[in-house]
Amino acid sequence: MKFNRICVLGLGYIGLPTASAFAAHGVEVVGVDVNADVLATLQRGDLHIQEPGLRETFETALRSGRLTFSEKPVEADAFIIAVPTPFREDYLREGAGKRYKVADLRAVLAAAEAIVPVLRRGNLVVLESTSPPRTTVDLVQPVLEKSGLKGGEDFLLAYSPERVLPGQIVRELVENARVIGGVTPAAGQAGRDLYAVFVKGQIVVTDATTAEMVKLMENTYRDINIAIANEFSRLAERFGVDVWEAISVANLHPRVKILSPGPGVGGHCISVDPWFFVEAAPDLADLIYTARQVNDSQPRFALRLVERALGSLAGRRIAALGLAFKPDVDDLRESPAAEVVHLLQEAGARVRAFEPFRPEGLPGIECAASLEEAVREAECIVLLVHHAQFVALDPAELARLTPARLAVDMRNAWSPAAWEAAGFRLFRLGVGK
Ligand code: SAJ
Repeated sequence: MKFNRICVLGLGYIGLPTASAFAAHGVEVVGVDVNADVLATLQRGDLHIQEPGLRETFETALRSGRLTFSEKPVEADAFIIAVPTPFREDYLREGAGKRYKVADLRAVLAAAEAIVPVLRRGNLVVLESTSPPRTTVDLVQPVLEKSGLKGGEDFLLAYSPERVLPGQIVRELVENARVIGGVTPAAGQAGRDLYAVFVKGQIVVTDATTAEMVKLMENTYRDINIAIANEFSRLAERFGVDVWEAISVANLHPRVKILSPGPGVGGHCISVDPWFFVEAAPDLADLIYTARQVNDSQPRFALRLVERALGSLAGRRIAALGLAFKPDVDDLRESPAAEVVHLLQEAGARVRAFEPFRPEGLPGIECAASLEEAVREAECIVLLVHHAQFVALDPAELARLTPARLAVDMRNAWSPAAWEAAGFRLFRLGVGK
């Protein structure tokens, strides 16, 4: 199938790089977003998100004249839905002895509704947003059929998850293997033709529900593996062991690859997607549910380490380094670092945070414009995110900028010897010695 014009709905971390990649590879793309500010920013040639390499691809796309923006979808050969699917913040559901979060699919359904008036015979619609199993078939198809066209007969429908790593989106979008799940085999084939425009990785065609499940399995697998690392950090502390040393030795085993503990698991993927399995089958997803609980409670474990360093938290002045959900990205969604700061504040500490990738930080958190400003009056410096620039800090230089002589490392980023030589007492997550 040949695609002259496509519409990409949702111009966030996935939709915008995807739209840019298609346009840069010769397809006419109309980027659609419900947020007028985002559209205005992009129309000016500016970006509303930071992602390495995105500016280049975006500018190539704009220069080609093939990337334009609109508030609403227009007639096209294919439609890609890349809108967020967070979980509902307003309630938890209960069932099978569990209290669990449920997916917020309102943006997906609104995007499908927006396509209805412009959907034509022979069009392809692809859902990319991470969704609970069967969403494409049971929820999206009926909405699109409001057009009077029949899925599988008049139009083609597929699910193709994005699997790119924030921080490496532009490269991984092209290089990673891509799964296309067709509601019908013809939809799978059409999806393959569409993504072959720029994807260099292998393109695997399957059915829609398998593709949905593949996406959730990948992130759930990672979540559970981080949960065991986090649980090991608690056990190591109890037994007077350095978990980082223990993990590095265990990982010498040829079939063991333990991930890294930390202050918790964040982002809009790994900390969200496993809930979609729990929601879809609360009676079966026991291990998945437990891992979520371990990871969601890890910020509290991190808080106790700061408490150990300072004795008490009330009124204490703390510099928090990093608010992003992981190193070297500007994304603060579901960030465990922000959660730790909130917990410190609740315990009465006076926290000043510094997030170099998003200096304005988050509402409710006092943010410094520079490292110097963050540490100037601190009693304790807490490393929450191992941004490269924080890992590279010279403790001797830092000692000149701050009265603090206590430091807490949640990420095994700082060398105890160097920090102690510079006069700091260093507390490390998962170290019981
Ligand atoms: N984390 C740890 N310890 C580790 C690794 C990660 O605590 O050893 C934490 C991070 O600090 C972060 C969270 O886990 O808070 C998630 O970070 P991540 O780098 O593992 O993953 P994401 O959310 O940036 O991207 C994941 C990727 N999925 C997998 O690796 C299976 C990516 O390929 C997906 O495309 C993305 O989710 C997504 O959009 O679903």
